[in-house]
Amino acid sequence: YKRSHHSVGIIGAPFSKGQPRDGVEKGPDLIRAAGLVEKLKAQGCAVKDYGNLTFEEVANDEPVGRVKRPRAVGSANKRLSAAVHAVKSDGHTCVMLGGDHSLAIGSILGHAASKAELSVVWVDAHADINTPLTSPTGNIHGQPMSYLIHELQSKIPVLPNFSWIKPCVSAKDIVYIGLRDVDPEEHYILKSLGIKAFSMSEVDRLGIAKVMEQTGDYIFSKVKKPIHLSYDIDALDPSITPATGTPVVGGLTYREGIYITETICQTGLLSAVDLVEVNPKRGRTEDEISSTVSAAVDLIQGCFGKLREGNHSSDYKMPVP
Ligand code: 6HN
Ligand code: MN
Ligand code: MN
Ligand code: MN
Repeated sequence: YKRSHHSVGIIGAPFSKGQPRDGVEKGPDLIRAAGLVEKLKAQGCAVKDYGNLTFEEVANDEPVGRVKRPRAVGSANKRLSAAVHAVKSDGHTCVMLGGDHSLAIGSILGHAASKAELSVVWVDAHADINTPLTSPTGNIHGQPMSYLIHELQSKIPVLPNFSWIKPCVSAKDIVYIGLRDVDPEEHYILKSLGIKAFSMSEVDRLGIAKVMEQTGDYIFSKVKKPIHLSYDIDALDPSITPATGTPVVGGLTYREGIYITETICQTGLLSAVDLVEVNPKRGRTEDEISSTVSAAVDLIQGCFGKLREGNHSSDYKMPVP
C-alpha cells in the first residue's frame, strides 16, 4: 500500500490550430485551476509545472492540399517536442496538457528523442491516423499518428514546417482503446498495418478489465518499452465529458476511463501522458464544463497512483491514545 513517488513535469500547450473550433487552447489553464498540481502533490507526487508554451503567429498559413494550417501546427509541435524532451531529460514523467490532439506529434517526438523506442497507448473515440491525403476534413488533429508511424512514411507528402518530423513509432507498438468513429480510410490503415485496437465493441465484448489485461500482454510480449499514453477526453462518453470539439455517443464510462489509467500506472512503465481536447467553449453549461475538466484531472491522478480503494503513505503512523 505504498503511496506513489512519481516525479511529474507538466507542460501546458494552449494550441488549437489542429482543428477549427476555438476554446481548446483554454484547456491547460482550466485543468490547472481545478487543482491538478495540488492534487498530485497531495497523493505523494513531486511536481514541477513548466508553465505554458507560447506559440508564434504564422502569417499566410494557407492550406496545402486539404491540410489546414500546416505551418502553425508544424512550428508549434517543434516547440513542444523540445519542451517534452527537456522534461524527460530532467527525469520526470511528462504530462502535456492540450490543446488539440495534433500536439501528440510534438509530444511523442520529444518523448521519443529521450528513449530508444516507445509503446503508444491511444485512448480516443477516433484513430487520428488519417494521412494528409486521406483526411476528410484537413484538420491535423485527425492525422497525428500518420506522421509518427514508420510504416506510413511513403504515404506522407511534404508539408511546410514538417521537415523536422521523422517517424518514431512502429505499428506493432501501438494500442488503441475506445474507438467508435473511424473513417473508412483510417480503418483500411489500421487493418493493413495490423494495428492492435480495442474499439467500443471490444470494450462491450470483453469488459475493460480484459481489455487492459490484453493490452498489457500485447505490450509486454516484446521488450518492455516506456509507455506514451495519449488520452483524448472524447474517449469518455459525452454524458461525462461533453465539453470537447468532436464528441461521439457511446463512449467509455467514467469508471472504464479511470480503470485504464489505474492499470497503465501499475505497469510502472508510464513515461509520458497527453490529456487533450478539453474545450470549455463546447460546454453548454457550467456543469458541462466542470464535469469535463474534473474528469480530466481525475484521469491524470489515476495515471500517478491514485486508487479508488484509497491510498496511504508508507510512513503513516496511527495516532495512539
Ligand atoms: N480528434 N476523423 C476525423 C478527422 O477529421 O480526421 C475526426 C478527427 C478527430 C480528432 O478527436 O482528436
Ligand atoms: Mn536526447
Ligand atoms: Mn477524438
Ligand atoms: Mn484525438
